[in-house]
Amino acid sequence: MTFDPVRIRAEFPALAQNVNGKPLVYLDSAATSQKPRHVLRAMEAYYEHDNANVHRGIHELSRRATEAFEEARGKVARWIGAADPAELIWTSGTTGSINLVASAWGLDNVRAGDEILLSVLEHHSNIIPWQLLARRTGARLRYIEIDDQGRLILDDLPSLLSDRTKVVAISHVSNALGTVNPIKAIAAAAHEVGALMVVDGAQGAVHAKVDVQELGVDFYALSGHKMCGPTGSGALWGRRDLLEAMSPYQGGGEMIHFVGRDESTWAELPHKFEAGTPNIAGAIGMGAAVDFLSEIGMEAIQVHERRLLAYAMDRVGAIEGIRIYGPESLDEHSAVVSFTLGDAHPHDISTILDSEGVAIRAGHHCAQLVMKRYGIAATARASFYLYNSEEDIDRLVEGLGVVRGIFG
Ligand code: C6P
Repeated sequence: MTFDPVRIRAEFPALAQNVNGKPLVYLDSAATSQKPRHVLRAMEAYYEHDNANVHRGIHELSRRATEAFEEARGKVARWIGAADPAELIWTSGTTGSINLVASAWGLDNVRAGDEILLSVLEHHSNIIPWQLLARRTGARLRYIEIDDQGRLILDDLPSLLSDRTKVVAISHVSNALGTVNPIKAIAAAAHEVGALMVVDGAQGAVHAKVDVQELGVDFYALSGHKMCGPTGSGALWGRRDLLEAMSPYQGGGEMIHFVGRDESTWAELPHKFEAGTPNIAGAIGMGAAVDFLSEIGMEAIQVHERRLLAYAMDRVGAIEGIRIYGPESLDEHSAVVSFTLGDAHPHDISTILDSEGVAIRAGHHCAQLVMKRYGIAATARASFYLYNSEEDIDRLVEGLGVVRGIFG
């Protein structure tokens, strides 16, 4: 499929509707993306023809379900440059993935007095699991601060990293501001002091080609539902040697090799980390999402989004009373425009835009440390994806005109 925004948009049935009497403009893809027919059909086909549990039954449907499930794992693994599909663990999403690492790797490896380095940009999913680990182990949390444009202050890294640092956990892209973080450089600095690098990739792999080996990281977490896949799907990629050395996260069916009364042994990777019946349809849907995105091409998607972002920054930025948060340089900024407008509360902005058929998100975006850094409670956030167009941004700008009319 060549990059034709009109044709791409037509693949997403949910976009073809009116909301409050106006054609829907969906600018909330950072919260969750819409789903293309290709993904919906793949999930429907599984439930209609192949529905069975995986790795358990010796019958035709179970064989087919297992094949589709493992094929999807291979697709997602290859898509992020993993050396081996066994390094890709299915999870419920980025939150599930980070909790897995913080719990299973963290409890085995982090002790009192050790340090965990995060940043002020992080989503709560990349803060709370580490806080829980720190509370259980006596480790200390440290933070990389951000500058006025929402960029990590990397000059502070040498003073934040030491042989006490056991793990550095940073988002690839900030959901609240759109900041794209220099993961490769941070990973290299982390490794120099012997720390591991964990990446919250919820907003990363969605918009650009990711190669975990090229980035030189140790764990990479992603959510299927932000990249055209179904909700409840996601994955954790980890370096094989680390995954092999880790204790299981959850116990149950499928993750064992042998069970005794007091002791048991664990299944090989990736099954050691996949206790219980997995989200089979979700995995198949996520694999289909990878096929869909690959066919269009991540580079083409990135070029399209970059153009939209430039247009949005110009048009939204020109509105009187607007303040846009996040990097000014488009090279460091992903497909998110986070803003406030005069004294209008972001929830009011969102409500008024909704009445104009424009869906955005307002709030702290599960990134309260970012809000605190700017002394605000919330922002309004418009986020773009491959199915958005310049006309969508024009509608956003028109809607913001209505907001200004009401708030003066
Ligand atoms: N951000 C947003 O509107 P889950 O919910 O597990 O799929 O992803 C959590 C998560 C982790 N990290 C980042 C950077 C994220 O953006 C998100 C999800 C949504 O911004 C919902 S809060």
